[in-house]
Amino acid sequence: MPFRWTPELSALDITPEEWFRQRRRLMKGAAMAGAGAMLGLTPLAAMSGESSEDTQTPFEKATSYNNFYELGSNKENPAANASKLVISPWNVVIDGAVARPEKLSLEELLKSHPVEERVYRLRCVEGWSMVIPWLGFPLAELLKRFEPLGSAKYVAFETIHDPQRLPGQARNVLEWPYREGLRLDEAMHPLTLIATGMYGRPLPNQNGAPLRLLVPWKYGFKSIKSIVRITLAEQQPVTSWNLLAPEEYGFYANVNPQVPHPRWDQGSERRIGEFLRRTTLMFNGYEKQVAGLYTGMNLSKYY
Ligand SMILES: Nc1nc2c(c(=O)[nH]1)N[C@H]1C(S)=C(S)[C@@H](COP(=O)(O)O)O[C@H]1N2
Ligand SMILES: [Mo]
Repeated sequence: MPFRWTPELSALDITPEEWFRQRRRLMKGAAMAGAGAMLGLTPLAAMSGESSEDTQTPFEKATSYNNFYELGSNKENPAANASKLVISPWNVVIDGAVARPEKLSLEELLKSHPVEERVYRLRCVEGWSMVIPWLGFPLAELLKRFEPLGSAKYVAFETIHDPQRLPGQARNVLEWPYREGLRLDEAMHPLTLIATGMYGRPLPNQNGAPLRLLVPWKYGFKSIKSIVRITLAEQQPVTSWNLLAPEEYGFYANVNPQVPHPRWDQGSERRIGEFLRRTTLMFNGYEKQVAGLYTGMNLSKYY
């Protein structure tokens, strides 16, 4: 894969040695997955749903067609404005209903959480999708460190708020900062990832550097970018898109071809880089892994 090291892409202020170490852990992880298969354990690939049949979206496309409203409202804006997002220094606050609230530097976070590669489909509610090899670690591993209290039922996430620098935040397209949330069991699910890279590299700014959420069975807007705060909560958190248009963007936002959207077709989707539309799969193809989270729930009501 051709890769140009542009200023936007190299903005993540970690040393090459740190990335080298991350990559080495990744290779070890891959080797262990092979050993696990021999022992009859679930191979890592099983975590990726049917993605083995999927062709990966070319890097150039995945980094030039983005939704990142802080960097502009059109698909081309985030790549063009990428350098306006300053990601060094970067800290993440973990607070709320946890025994050990903390402000964590990005360096510390990267050192203590080795990444693995996960190929995930991500489907936007607008009707397009991509297949991307992410580098990340399960959100559950991060949350456990801070010891969520028994009263914690939800997790709330916030993106950086920096209207001086981020051109999109000068306009009230959304109520800033961008906010998202999950139920605690969704957050702890092994598919739910904190991504710090893609295609074997640090995350480009337009894709949510230096760290973002990935919840591959939900519409793309749940996968909040450039996170600065994670708060364990007792009540269902307020989320940006739900605030703006609750009839269009539910709190759950599970990919569901059976539940129509007022403006966009949810029965099919266009894979970026492809011509023909594909059928959209229940839970974006991750039904086997996640359907159990919603047993007995009316998914038309809790959309
Ligand atoms: N902070 C923030 N996160 C965000 C968004 C955004 O505008 N701001 N857009 C969301 C939407 S609608 C989608 S589809 C995905 C797109 O991710 P990608 O650009 O990496 O494909 O990011 C999500 N995360
Ligand atoms: Mo989206």
